Formats: sequence, structure tokens, C-alpha cells
Amino acid sequence: MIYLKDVTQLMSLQQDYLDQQVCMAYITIDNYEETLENADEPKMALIQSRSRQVIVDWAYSNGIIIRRFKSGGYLAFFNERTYRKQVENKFAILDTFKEMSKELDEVMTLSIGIGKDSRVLRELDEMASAALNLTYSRGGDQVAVKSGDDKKVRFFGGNSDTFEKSSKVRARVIAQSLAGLIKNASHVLVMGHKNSDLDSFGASIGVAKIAMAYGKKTNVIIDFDSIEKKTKEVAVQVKADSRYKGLLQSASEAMENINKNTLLIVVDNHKSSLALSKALLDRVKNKVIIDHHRRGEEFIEAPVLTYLEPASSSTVELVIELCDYQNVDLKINELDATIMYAGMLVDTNNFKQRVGVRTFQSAAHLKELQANVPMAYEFIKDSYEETLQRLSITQTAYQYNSQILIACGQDDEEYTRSLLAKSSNALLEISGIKASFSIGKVSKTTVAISARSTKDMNVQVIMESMDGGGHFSMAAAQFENRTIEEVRLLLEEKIQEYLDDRGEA
Ligand SMILES: [Mn+2]
Repeated sequence: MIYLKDVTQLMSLQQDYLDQQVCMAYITIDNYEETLENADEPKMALIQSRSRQVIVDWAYSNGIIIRRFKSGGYLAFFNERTYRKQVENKFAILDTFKEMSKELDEVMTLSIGIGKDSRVLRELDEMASAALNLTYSRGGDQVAVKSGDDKKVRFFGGNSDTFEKSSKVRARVIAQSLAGLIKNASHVLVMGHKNSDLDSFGASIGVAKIAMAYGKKTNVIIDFDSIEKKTKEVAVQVKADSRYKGLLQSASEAMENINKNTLLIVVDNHKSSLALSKALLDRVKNKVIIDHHRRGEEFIEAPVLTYLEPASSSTVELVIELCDYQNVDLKINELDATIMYAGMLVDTNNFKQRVGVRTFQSAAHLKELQANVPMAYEFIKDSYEETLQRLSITQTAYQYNSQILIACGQDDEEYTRSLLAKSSNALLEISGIKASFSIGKVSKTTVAISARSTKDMNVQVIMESMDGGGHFSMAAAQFENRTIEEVRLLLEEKIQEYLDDRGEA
């Protein structure tokens, strides 16, 4: 005997129930305050009304309840069905808003944090606000969705690189605060990151010059066991130069003279695990952070001043601006300027990536200060051996598709991370290529990927999907106890997911 039972009603009730689940979102406009600050009265009114109009029109036409809770900030409620519709069109509002902003000749984008899949409103609120913070740390122009079900975060958008803030107001304010802190200090220590590169070292020298101009005893912390090869050669040259007598100091030497008025300025990093000396960080009370990396979860505890500008090409670029606003004579000599120039070259891949108007202004300023440009290039040149090693990777490059190249190192050879990065940089220079990946062993058990992209692809998202990280156009990931081939297959899979997500397959 066969029983037939009509479950249509049950199913449609269930569907209805799911469709009606409440989602909550925080929506903010990136770069809003800065944009308004630089506009005259009529333009300001136009920016305010147009941006509001785009958001409100989108909300009303999609059945979203929306309220403005602060200048450039909105709170929204909608149900699951509306959410799915937005997922289907990949949150087209991001592009609509960007278009509007472009028409006004401004750079504003949206950041949206969504909380869903919880019946507790307070949880929705917490998830939405945590999601919003995540979009900030990733440079805005995207949607982050936190779900109470699986605790996983989904991202949409993020198709534009961090834009440059046109206002230098912040640089001036920071420069003045920094000067105040230096004047009140008994002496000043400057410290870069582990495995110091030329940006780290160059920025350290620049900051030291500021501190010395205020008549303070100043030391740059150096660790000759934790320094990148070319930077080491430059540091050795500095150490031997009589103009820099006593400037470079090891962390343990510095430890001996610390008192409660010591000022420690950390450059080119903001994580205590990356600092050259964790002991110094723990010991010194007054800390300043000057960095251009996107804010990560880990952050040095309780700095008295933080200058974090992810839109900046390099820490040197930030330091040069801080120099501009000091009211004392800085006495920057041609070697200082050359080292700083080399730092900018390294971080911008010879002014090819992450460059903005302010990057060139800083570079021009260094040239005025007698930076020796050919010598700066000499600082960063590869040796014959390094070049051969790089070529051995790049020659394996194959096309994943017409815009993406993947290259793999030899199974029996170990490479430095910077060599993998150079390989990817070189591949990105090939016409028509939007992203490049170099895979290779960095130790016996570790395989690393170095990823580079133009502004058309977000390699940060791809590397994050493999628990790596980085910037929009430079990112990396690493794997323990996997073969190069395994990593390569995984990478292909993640690239495909990325392309599918964006309908570019
Ligand atoms: Mn840097």
C-alpha cells in the first residue's frame, strides 16, 4: 500500500520561515569625512545628497529598512530573501556607489558589515559590527558577512585597491604630535622589523634624523642576524661611516639605558611578533608606531601615537612627509636620502606598484635632498646567483588562463621569500598578465606562495582563502608538509573559486 501525503503546505511554510529571517547591516562610506573636508560648500551639499540618494534608493527598491545613524553611516534591516537577492547580483550597490562617486570626481566607496542567521538581535548587532571592522582592515569597498550558523565570514567586492587620501592634514597633525613626544623624551630609539628590509632601515634613518634635529640622543636598533642581505650591506656601510658614529645599536645595548622617559618609535610594522626586539617593546613605556601595512589582529599594546596609513607605498613615504612638517633643520645628507630612496624602490617594485601622487612627491623631495638615484638602484641589484635562481623559477611559468601565470621552483631547492616575490614581480611585467604566483620551498618542510597582481585582481582574497594574507596586489601564503605539486593544485582550485565568485570564469 502506498500513502501519499501532501507536504506542499509544510514545505512552503518552511521556505517562508527561512525567507523571513532577519539580517542586520552596518553601512558606512569610506573616505567620507576626508572628501567633505576638501570640498567647498556647494560641492559638499552635492556629495552629501547624492551619496545619500544612492543608498536610500537602493534600500527602498529592495525592501530594506534603512536609517542614517551618523554622518556617512547607516543601519539597515532586511530579510534572508533580500539578502540572497543581493548575493545573486554580487552586491551591485558597491559598483553603483563607486560610479556615482566617480561622476563627482571623488574617491568614495562603501563598506558593509552584515550579521545573519541568529534570532538574537544583540548577536546580529555584534556580528554586523565585527564584519564592518573586517571590511575596514581590508581597505573597504566590500561587504563582509558574518553568520551565526557556521561562524564563517564571506566577502563580496573588494575590487578596488586602497585609494590614496588626498588630504595631508593627518600627516601634519601626526608630525606635530611626534615632535611633542620627541621633545619630552630623554632619548629616542628607532626600531624596524625582523629581517629588516630597506624600507624598514631607510624609515628608521629618517625618523632618527627627526629626533636628532630636536637635540635628542638617538639610536637605531639593528640586528645583523635579522636583516635582509642587501640591507645588511647598506647597514655595514653606514656603520663604517664616521657621520653615523654611535647611531646603530643592538637591542641589548639599548636595554641598558632605558628609563621611563625613553621614546621608542617602531617603523614599518605594527605586530609585536614582527618587531626586531620584543624585549624592548615590553620594556619601553612610550611607543610610537609608523607603518603602512593594513592593520592586522595583532597590534603592539598601547602606543602613545599610531600613524597607520595603508594607502601609502612605503614607510619611507610617510616619514618624508613627517619630515616636511618639522620646524627644525633636519640635516638629511645624501646617503640618508639615497637609502630612503632605495626603500621606496623596494616597496613599490621600482615605482610600478602601489604608487600615488604622494609617493612621487616624497621621491622628488628625496631627490632635492641629493638622493643618488643610480646608487639607490645599485643597492637593490641582484647578484648573478640570485638572478639565475630567479630565472630558474620564472622559466617554469605556465598560463592558468590568458591573464594568470603560475611558476614553480624545483622540488630539491630552497628559495628565500624575497626571491619568490621577485619571480612573481617579473612575471607580472609580462603584457596582459593580471596576476602571477610563484610557488617554492622556503625550508625543508615549508612551501610558500608569493602572489602579485595588478589592480584588476585581488590576490589578497585568494591567499586568505588558503590562510595566508597581505595586500590587495601583494600577498603570500605558506604550507607545512605539503609538496609543491599539492600546493599548486590547491592554488588552481582557489583561483577558480575566486573567478567563479566574480563571474569571470
Ligand atoms: Mn615597508
